Amino acid sequence: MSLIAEQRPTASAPRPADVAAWVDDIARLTRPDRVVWCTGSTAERHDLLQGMVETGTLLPLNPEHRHYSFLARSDPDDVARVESRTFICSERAADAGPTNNWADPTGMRMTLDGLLAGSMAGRTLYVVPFSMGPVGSPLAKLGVQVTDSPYVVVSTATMTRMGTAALELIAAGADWVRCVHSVGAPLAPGAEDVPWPCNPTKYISHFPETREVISFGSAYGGNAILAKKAFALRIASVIARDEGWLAEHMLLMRVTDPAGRVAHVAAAFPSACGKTNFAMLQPSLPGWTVETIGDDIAWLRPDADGRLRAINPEAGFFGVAPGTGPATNAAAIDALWGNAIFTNVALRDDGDVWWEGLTDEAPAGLTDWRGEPWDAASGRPAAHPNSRFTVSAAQCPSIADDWDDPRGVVVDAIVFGGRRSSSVPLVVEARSWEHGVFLGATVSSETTAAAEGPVGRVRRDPFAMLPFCGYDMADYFQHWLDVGDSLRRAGGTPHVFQVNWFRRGPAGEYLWPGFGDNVRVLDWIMRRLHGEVGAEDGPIGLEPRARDLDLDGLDLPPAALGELLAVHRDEWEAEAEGIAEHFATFGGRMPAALLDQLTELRRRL
Ligand code: OXD
Ligand code: MN
Repeated sequence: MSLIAEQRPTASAPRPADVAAWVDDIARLTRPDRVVWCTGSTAERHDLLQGMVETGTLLPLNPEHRHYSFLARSDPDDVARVESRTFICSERAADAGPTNNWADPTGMRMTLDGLLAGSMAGRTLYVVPFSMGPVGSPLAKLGVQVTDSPYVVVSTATMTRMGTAALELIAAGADWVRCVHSVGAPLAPGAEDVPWPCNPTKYISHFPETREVISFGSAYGGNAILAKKAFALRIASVIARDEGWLAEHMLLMRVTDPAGRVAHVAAAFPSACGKTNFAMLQPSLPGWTVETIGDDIAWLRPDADGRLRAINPEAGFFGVAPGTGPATNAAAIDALWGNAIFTNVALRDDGDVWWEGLTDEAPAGLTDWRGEPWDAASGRPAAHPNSRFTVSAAQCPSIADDWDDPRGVVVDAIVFGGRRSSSVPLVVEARSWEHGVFLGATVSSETTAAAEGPVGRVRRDPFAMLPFCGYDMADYFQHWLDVGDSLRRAGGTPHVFQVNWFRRGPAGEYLWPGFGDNVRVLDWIMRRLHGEVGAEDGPIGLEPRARDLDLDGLDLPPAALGELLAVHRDEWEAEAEGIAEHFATFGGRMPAALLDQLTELRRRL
């Protein structure tokens, strides 16, 4: 039924001895009823999906509206990544740094062994081999996840290159990352299952020295699809430090201007800043194109010629549904025509899905994400604010034809963004790589209703990696400085920029239209890359001159433009104070070059 071509048959799948021994150990501990080695075939996916329809985990959507697509409703207490239950279990506490929850690895293993003992009883243990990045790419890495959740298997099959090809590389001797996952809900013989098994006790534990992840209790998103945040960011950031590259929470895009000039941009934004929308931007300026290469994670590595090359290690999108609509992200909407899994969105009475922002008006007759009839008067959202779609990247109309080129693309510009209603101007360029690292290290964003905690508070989220860096962030800043040194020795570093689409005017209104008009900022960036426009060397960086921005066709009052670009000294004195406090949390491990950047900022103010 799926449109994806059938892959190789099961019979030829290898069973690398080290993987088999590890699987045996876990099976002895967790005691599943059966062990299944996944091949990544279409038939296998189909069987898993049908099985989940039978157990009530998935609800088939009306194929007239969504071809071969499904809705999952999670347990209401298992709806998001749980940072408070995420641990970095490095040998030494100091190596996890002040921003991570550290736990002693030996103690954590004992705790997890206790929880995992018998935890898969009555269930199937799936062995899920995968490649992060095109199979065999010099920038790719391999992993194997064992899991007792078929939902996690099919999600991993969309989000990675899952299947036998990864096992073949492991059998040939390639390194691999070990990922263990259990929902922690053993089934007694004859007991009835629930649609979304999970456990109130949750651990997402990372062992950076041994390149391992062990996750217990959740089946949701980054807690359970371990290839994504756990491997591709937390463990990969440690591998990258050791091997001289960067594993980043960045989208990756190709921008082409009307003259046919091409630039590749990697951009980091904290959660809830419209990163997927930016990755799939539909330019409002004529003659421009933006092609998507990745929407969440990029791995960047200096190549033999000293250029920074990047791949998207993922193969799919696990995007936040609310706020995604035809006006804000038409490409994502088009990608969702079929073969998609939706989690915790609302259900229409015609068997299609809905979420806030898909259309201006909610249709009548909605069932909310908990499966209850939805009443607009309740004031509660119909879709959970962290509801998701899972769909293959290849289905996205804005995806670059060569998005999975194993060589990756050469990065020309690195962009750091955040959601700030004041202080931070529309765009500035860094004066140097060190200044760029300073911009990355000081990324800040206002919290939104989509996350835990108070709304509108400024949170420092360095490089948008705060929840995702697998080691001490001060060491991570130093690593960025070191990578810059090696790039500089070989030829040059990418230009670095800081952007803010979210500045507000006196009445609280957004000053910048955003979305497709963000191409106007990309236009300035492109002209800076080519040395075509000058910039003012201001206190916080190289600032655009208003006359160099292409604002053609935009109804932007001069006062709004002035405020969008303004750097108010009083606000920035307070910012510098906040940055000093933020840096102080890293103590003596903070690189001197970044403290010097702060001194320089204060001097210029
Ligand atoms: C995500 C996140 O889910 O950054 O991508 O939180
Ligand atoms: Mn993300």
